Amino acid sequence: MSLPARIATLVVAFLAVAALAVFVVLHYFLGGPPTIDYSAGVTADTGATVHVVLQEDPQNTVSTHPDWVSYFIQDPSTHQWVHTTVFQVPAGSRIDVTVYGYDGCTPLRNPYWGKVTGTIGGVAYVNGKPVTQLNSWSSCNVAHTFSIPGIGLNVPMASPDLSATLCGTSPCTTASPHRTITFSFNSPRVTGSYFWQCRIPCGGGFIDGFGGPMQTFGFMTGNMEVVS
Ligand SMILES: [Cu+2]
Repeated sequence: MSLPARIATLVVAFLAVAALAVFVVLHYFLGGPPTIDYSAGVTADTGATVHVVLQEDPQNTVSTHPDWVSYFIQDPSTHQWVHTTVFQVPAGSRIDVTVYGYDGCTPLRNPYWGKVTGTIGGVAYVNGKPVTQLNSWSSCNVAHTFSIPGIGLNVPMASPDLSATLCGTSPCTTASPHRTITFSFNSPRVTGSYFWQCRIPCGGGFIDGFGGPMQTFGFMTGNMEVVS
């Protein structure tokens, strides 16, 4: 092999390794699910209302873990469902939340997580009916929870009837059996990242159900970014 050919081979090999390193850093260390912005055009600390729309599914057929249960967030400008659990809201605002609950039930390990806490009026609505607690042990009726421990928020997500044929392709549409859960809370005045998660060990196939989707951003855990 001639000297120029050797040099060329070496340069190409070096660039390939460098590109791989950049990809690994970007994809595995810096990459994460996108942030859905509900704060654009809203002045913080004015009590303005923003409307956050989520859904939770028995699966997600859009990722490399299609059998993992997952939340999705609706982009307020495009109304497209995005496979992420990170959203941004203005500080000091009223957050109206709608969650379309498509997943089937899993009993809560601790009935405490069936209580509605931290919402305006201490209440949530299932298909418009006010509830302060869902008892997942008397009837299997809770799929997941939406819980932000930093502000004491916990809302159990009601599930479709046990006999229902659940949605099989994500993101689900309202043609599939679901419960619609609505509630409101006040976003904190202190800006920052507020971690949220589901409290049901819904990571099927993982020890105690707490692995997999339960510990992975984009599935059953995420951040509420509060900005001003
Ligand atoms: Cu869950």
